[in-house]
Amino acid sequence: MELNNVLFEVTDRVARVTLNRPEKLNSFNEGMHRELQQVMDAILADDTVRVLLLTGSGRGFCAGQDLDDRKVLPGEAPVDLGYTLENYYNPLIRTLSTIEMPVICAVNGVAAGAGANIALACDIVIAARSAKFIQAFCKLGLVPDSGGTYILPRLIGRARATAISLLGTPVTAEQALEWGLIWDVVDDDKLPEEADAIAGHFSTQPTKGLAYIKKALRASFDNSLDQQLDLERDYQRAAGLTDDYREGVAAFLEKRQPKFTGK
Ligand code: LHQ
Repeated sequence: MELNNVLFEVTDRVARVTLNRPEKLNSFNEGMHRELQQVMDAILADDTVRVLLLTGSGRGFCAGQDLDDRKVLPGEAPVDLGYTLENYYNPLIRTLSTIEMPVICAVNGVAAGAGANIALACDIVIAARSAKFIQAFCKLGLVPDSGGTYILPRLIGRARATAISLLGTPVTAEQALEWGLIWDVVDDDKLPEEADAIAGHFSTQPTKGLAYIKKALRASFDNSLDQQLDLERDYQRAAGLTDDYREGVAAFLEKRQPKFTGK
């Protein structure tokens, strides 16, 4: 796989993906989208990978769409931004939202436009203290995309979601934490080690059980209590058949640390 816009490595069951166009604050052009799609396909096909860690290189996490990319430049002919969403952003958000392993996003700097909403599609979002989240779309006459209109009201309520979407006001990392938009804030220089520690933890955990937890929590937004109780019954039944459940109980009874295989 030839990669020029994304860095990718798998070590000790952790897939690390780094958006890598630092001179453009890791904004997305077509090349970066295509490479990220290849990388995500490789991760999905590799059953040794048990956690995904997404971050950005340089001083930004991701400034959303590269506004210089000819695919989105308004010119004489009408530009079809729906095409870009349908073919690039939406598949990425669908993958991040349904992938079974935990996905950590280490937001190392500004996350604007689609960049903010890609981060918020991840399971555990930790941000550098200097990071900011900006729903920049309104400044361009556009609509929050990449799942923004779905996830923002669910995470922070309609009042805050509406205000930051209509005003484009930057949300600081501290504010994002206080609002429940993200999981944690750490000093900038501590972000890589904190993200690695969480990734290392997940790499040894019962991956299938974690997948059921993720699916159940995400489904709860659209389910009644009755539906959710049925879902919990079904997922618990499936989780109870995994090797890791057997190992977890055995380790508890034998007063030792479990050795989970993710199976
Ligand atoms: C960039 C960008 C950028 C190109 C910084 N593009 N160069 C989906 C489908 C189709 C079409 C449209 O959109 C979408 C979804 C979206 O994501 S729409 C939202 C697009 N993103 C934005 O509107 C954010 C634009 N960027 C900014 O507002 C600022 O750059 C932020 C607030 C992110 C950071 O500000 P600063 O820290 O002051 O950095 P800077 O503005 O100086 O940027 C550094 C360089 O990166 C600079 O280049 P230069 O050659 O002057 O050093 C910028 O032009 C470039 N850059 N974002 N999205």
